[in-house]
Amino acid sequence: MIEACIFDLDGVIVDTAKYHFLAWKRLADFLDIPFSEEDNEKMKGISRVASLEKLLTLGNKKFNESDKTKFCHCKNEWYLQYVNEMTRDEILPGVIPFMEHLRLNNVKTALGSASKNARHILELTHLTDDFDAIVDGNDVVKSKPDPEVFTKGANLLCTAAAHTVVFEDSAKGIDAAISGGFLTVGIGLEEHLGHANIVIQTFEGLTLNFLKTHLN
Ligand code: B16
Ligand code: MG
Repeated sequence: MIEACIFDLDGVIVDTAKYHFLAWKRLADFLDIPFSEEDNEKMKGISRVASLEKLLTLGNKKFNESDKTKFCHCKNEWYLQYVNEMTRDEILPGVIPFMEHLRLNNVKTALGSASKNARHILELTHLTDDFDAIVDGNDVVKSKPDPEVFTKGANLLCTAAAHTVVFEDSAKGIDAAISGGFLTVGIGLEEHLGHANIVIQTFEGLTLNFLKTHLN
């Protein structure tokens, strides 16, 4: 039985993953650190500070805390330049019909994102009121792969993890959902998300019946 669905934001509801990449790439170029899309894949789902640490490790660079704070600030300013241009058109295909389908079938929904910009993005895309609960990077102490963001979401919805589906585009997010005892759907490629219960490429045409059949 599926009581609720928890959605990651970046790369699941909207394609902001590409904007995170462009902003990190700009910082990487500034710091003279080679940075590829494959490197970016490992930063998906983890916090801004943890992402910076990964980037600096890639480049074998060390900086003091004050510099690191400035780098995170710059990256976020560059990221927001892209994000602030966003409209409802950037909601990924099939997301809105699938959320309507859930509402019609009395399945609750929550957002479970590591991003501190999540509420801003939901406002820009007019999605805020479509969720029964929102948990983002401002609400959690531990970032993915810790399950806190999803556990808090399920608590707000009053649903059990075993009856709640988490949709995630990052390997770390799937790790988090598995360790919290959730049902998992990877959005993207099998090669990155093969540890999820199922992997799909898009929400287009997705139904509760399909999930019930394939998550059992
Ligand atoms: P921010 P999600 C995550 O969002 C992104 O996947 C990850 O790349 C980013 O570093 C993290 O949010 C923090 O984002 O800098 O906006 O606070 O995928 O969990 O929705
Ligand atoms: Mg994501």
